[in-house]
Amino acid sequence: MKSLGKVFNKALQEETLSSDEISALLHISGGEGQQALFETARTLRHRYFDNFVGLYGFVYFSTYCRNDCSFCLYRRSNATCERYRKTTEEIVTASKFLAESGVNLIDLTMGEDPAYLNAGEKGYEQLVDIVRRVKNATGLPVMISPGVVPKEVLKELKEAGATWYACYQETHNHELFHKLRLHQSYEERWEIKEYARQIGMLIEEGLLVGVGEKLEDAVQSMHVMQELGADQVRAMTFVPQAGTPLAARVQTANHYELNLIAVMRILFPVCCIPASLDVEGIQGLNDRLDAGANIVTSIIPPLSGLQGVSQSTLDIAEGYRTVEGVRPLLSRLGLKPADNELYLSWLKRFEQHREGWKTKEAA
Ligand code: SAM
Ligand code: MD0
Ligand code: SF4
Repeated sequence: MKSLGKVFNKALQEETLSSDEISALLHISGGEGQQALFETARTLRHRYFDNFVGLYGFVYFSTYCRNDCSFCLYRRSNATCERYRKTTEEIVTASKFLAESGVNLIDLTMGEDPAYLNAGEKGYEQLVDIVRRVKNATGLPVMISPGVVPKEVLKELKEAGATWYACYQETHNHELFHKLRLHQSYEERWEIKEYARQIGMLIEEGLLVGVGEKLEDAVQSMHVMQELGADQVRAMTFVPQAGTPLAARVQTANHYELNLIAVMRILFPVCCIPASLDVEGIQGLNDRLDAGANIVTSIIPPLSGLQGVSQSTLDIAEGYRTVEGVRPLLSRLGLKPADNELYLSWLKRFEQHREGWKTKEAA
């Protein structure tokens, strides 16, 4: 605990931490050490975000997918899951509902649905149209999570109004990547994120937790994510899904995800870090915010037929995954929902940071 104290002080001074120090923080399990870790993370969150938390609406508009990720309910070969593909009208209606309820951003997510991705230009046009219409109808920043798309399509999606591109590597251990994202290219998934950054999109990178990764893998991921320069970083505990190869795998206790959230806050203090409702629902929100997250994600309109990813139905029909559903907990924690203007000022700050990096790189 004594030497950990030094690490916490370095963290508060925003000094660079070594791999050993990152590893020591990730190793903390329970007790005083963990409380001190979370407190350090909250202090840093407060420095950049005050008592405000962003809220992201989630519209998973198609659950058809051409891929076969071993961890995912919606993998191509899972015949046991019921799929849907919402119409553009339905997508716009759900997005408007979310905007009116007070979210700061709409996350438009799909499986790698062949109807959009393999249908040639027509499919892509439809995707671009969805982004344009959601942007126009809500006026909010749009995040897209369509999986891997060709570069020229990503550019069009940006021009249609997408601010963010979310695409998670899950792990930066290549061997593990290929066990998780079967038959997919590590490089292709990585390069499209770098490209998104180059063309001025904000990007989100993410880790899957409890899928056989080692602690050293997580340490390496922290360095790799620093190099990528992601604006939003996340960790989500793997939730076993019926009808998939990992269905029988035991779900890891949440403490490791919480450590990762806190460590990410320490290493990426200005970045957005989600507390996802998609892992343990409303019940898991307290711990994730306590660990230093500053965004509640996976807010879903109830009774819309829309689903989550890793918790496809948990807390949705009950209306807990809504702005009203999370408000009481936020106020118990002394936190407040950000208004849209404040959220936009955070995005501006990312741009300024990038300008700073560019000047440094050029010097
Ligand atoms: N199909 C696109 C893709 O894979 O990039 C967009 C969907 S994206 C929202 C799906 C993400 O949810 C994955 O990258 C993974 O991090 C997370 N996820 C999926 N299944 C999960 C599970 N069973 N448990 C935890 N997280 C999961
Ligand atoms: C979430 N269910 O935020 C969403 C999803 C996709 N960009 C995000 C994993 O938890
Ligand atoms: Fe498809 Fe995304 Fe699920 Fe992989 S994680 S099977 S790409 S929906």
